Amino acid sequence: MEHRQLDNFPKDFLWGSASAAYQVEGAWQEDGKGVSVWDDFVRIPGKTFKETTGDVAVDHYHRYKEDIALMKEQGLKAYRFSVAWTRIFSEGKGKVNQSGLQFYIDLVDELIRSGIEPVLTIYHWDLPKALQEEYGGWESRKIIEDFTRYAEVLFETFRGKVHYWVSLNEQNIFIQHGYLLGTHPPAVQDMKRMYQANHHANLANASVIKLFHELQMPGKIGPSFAYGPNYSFNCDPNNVLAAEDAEELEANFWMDVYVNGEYPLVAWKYLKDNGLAPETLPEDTQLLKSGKPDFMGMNYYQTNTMAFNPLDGVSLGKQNTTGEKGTSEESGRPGIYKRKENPFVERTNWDWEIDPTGLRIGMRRIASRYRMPILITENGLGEYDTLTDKGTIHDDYRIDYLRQHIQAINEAISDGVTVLGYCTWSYTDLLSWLNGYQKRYGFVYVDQDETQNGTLKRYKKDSYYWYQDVIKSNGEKL
Ligand code: BGP
Repeated sequence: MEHRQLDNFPKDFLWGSASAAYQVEGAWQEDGKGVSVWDDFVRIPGKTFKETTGDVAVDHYHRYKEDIALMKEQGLKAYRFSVAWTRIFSEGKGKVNQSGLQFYIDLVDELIRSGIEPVLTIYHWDLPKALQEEYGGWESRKIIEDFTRYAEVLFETFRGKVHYWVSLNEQNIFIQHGYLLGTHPPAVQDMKRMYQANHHANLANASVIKLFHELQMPGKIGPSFAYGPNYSFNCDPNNVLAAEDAEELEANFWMDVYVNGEYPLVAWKYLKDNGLAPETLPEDTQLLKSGKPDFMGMNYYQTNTMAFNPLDGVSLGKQNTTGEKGTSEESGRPGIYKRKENPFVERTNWDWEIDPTGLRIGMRRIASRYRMPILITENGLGEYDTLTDKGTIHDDYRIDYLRQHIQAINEAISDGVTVLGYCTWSYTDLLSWLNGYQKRYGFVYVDQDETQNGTLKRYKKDSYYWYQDVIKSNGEKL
């Protein structure tokens, strides 16, 4: 619908930006940090773009004060970051590593001093290697206890200081990449194992949220879900059904469990019939139901346009991790759906579809299905940027992208959706897990590239100044 007039953004709207430990920190062996599955995985030849690693990343571990000073100057209201589990427990459990914890205490204090609300992600994919080796990480129920203990340390440490918490970042992505596509650690390709690991992640997520509420932590907690709303390719009822199936298997399958503690009907029947359903215990439902989040974290990049895919149709296709436009392959689930190019939208050099209206649609679906506030925990444009001789970066394409998405949020608010804030991905440029350093997202350019010999110097992009005005005007001046 078209509104005659849009609502204002709420006064306390969190204009933010985000990062994740492995992608920014570096210092991978400092101050007692243990090894994570990503520290290991990036050393296997051929796994990442040009063998890039996060060993140094953008050196945020040593430069966090400089980065926070830039945030303060910009007027940023919230900064979402993640804690590396291996800094707190080098082996994933046991004795707390105080010097690792101290880094985050300092970081949070610096943010608070700068008037920036910390948004703390407990888990953004860097699982301690020791737990992967001991019991297979997410494939064992033992992870529930260890993850909960780790979260408890963070709750105790940051009680009253951190008011916004993200439990798991993109469970749907790390589980599917780790156990279906085999492109993230532990690089398994087995659907049955995937659904089992996923079930444990659901339980661990619920357990941590339950604890947060039992401890009466001041603040809010929720998971960040990577939501790509599904469209039907056209009005052929078979394609509409394919899109519904995709929504059921790729979205409701996670969010229904987070909110209602129950797997959605059609998806569960499909898993059962195909021998893919995870083993569950009678007490699981109770735990899942007792870990209801306070908000839904939504990471949004693009929509998926779906068509029917016969049983002998396409399966997993190659993704574009090189930045050569048009190199991604069609992929789908045989017998259910396949993803088509949407002819109505533009694409990035990594073939990601640019669809701001999809953000509004996704927000409305979440709000009306779950009746829950939304925190946009990621949204942004990964593109090549050019640093000029003058030290400037004219990223007008990023400004356009962000402007249109903020506009879509404003429309969603006007439609009746409650939105707590908006964190762009990302604050500084950083390591893209599989796409190296050339795929840039930040407001702040960092001199670091695939050779990993950059000076690591920071430069403000045009988008930095543009967002500064957006924040200052509380979203009026786009
Ligand atoms: C999300 C992750 C982020 C970030 C982002 C951009 O899935 O939570 O960590 O990497 O996607 O993706 P990419 O780096 O593949 O461009």
